[in-house]
Amino acid sequence: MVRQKPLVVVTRKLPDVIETRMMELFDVRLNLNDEPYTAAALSEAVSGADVLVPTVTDRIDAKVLAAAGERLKLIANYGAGVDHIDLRAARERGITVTNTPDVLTEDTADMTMALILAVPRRLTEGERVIREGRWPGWSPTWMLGNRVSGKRLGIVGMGRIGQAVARRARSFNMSIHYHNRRRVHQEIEAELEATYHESLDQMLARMDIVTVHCPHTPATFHLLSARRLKLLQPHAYVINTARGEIIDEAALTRMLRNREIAGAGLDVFENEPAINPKLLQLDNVVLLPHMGSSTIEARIGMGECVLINVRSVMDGHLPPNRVLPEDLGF
Ligand code: 8YV
Repeated sequence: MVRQKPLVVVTRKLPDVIETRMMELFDVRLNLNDEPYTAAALSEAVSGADVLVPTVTDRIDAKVLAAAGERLKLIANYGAGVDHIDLRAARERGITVTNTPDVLTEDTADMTMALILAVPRRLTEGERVIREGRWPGWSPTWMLGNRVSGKRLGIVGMGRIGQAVARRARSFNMSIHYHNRRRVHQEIEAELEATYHESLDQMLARMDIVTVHCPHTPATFHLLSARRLKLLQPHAYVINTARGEIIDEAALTRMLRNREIAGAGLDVFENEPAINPKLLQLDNVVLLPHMGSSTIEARIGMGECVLINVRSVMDGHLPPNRVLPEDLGF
């Protein structure tokens, strides 16, 4: 039998409107109960697929790609980060990889700003006091946090999300510092009144709050290593809405416990969904379950991106959000 429509394998439950449209356009294999696939179940699910739509909860390695077989020509990731995909294996097999940038930028920046406010102002600590009936009443010297206005914010990774965070932080009267592989355009620096630090080490040593916005790649694994974390001042806060692997989480936890830094706001973790139990015991951290892009608007936008990327490839065009093959030079 000749297959009319491409077989698209989707590994997790997506918003209804996206799944409905996918069913109109493609031959779709959905994950109806939304349980993350085990490695074996994933290999079974992808067999014979033309297109795979994974999420951050899937490990797309060479074995999975081999199990998919020769037909697989596109991995249309549902998400911006592609660190769960073995890009080298995909490149070797000539597979195109796309992602979903832009549509989640503002929401992730909002969540980052929420953590930048929540940690120094002890938001969740205060909330816990109320819920647990432990509020002794107002006092001039109780539950004091730190002001964010006038403080130095160090942004590690000045891409779309880093810049969106900088814009928000400016309006909270913070001064913007950043480290990036490349200096951003002068006009952007001027708009954000941002100071570029070629040396990450030097930037870390001077910041009041550090927030991470680079992708997780082999080059950024433990970029904030134990050695670099030691450069932070004792009053500094660390925020991470990017990927847990960028920070040495064990070293960060030790420093938080010993009060060598003031606090942390973490939306991502090294071994998600497992959380280091020592982190759970600390009151100077705000912990969120990877919620940066969790708005209905972002999740539908991400689905739209996937649809457009798949359609583009199926129609023989370059997809708008191509990660692989890298820039083809036109
Ligand atoms: C997504 C994210 O929800 O887009 C990303 O890289 O980290 C999240 O906001 C997740 O990746 C979906 O696969």
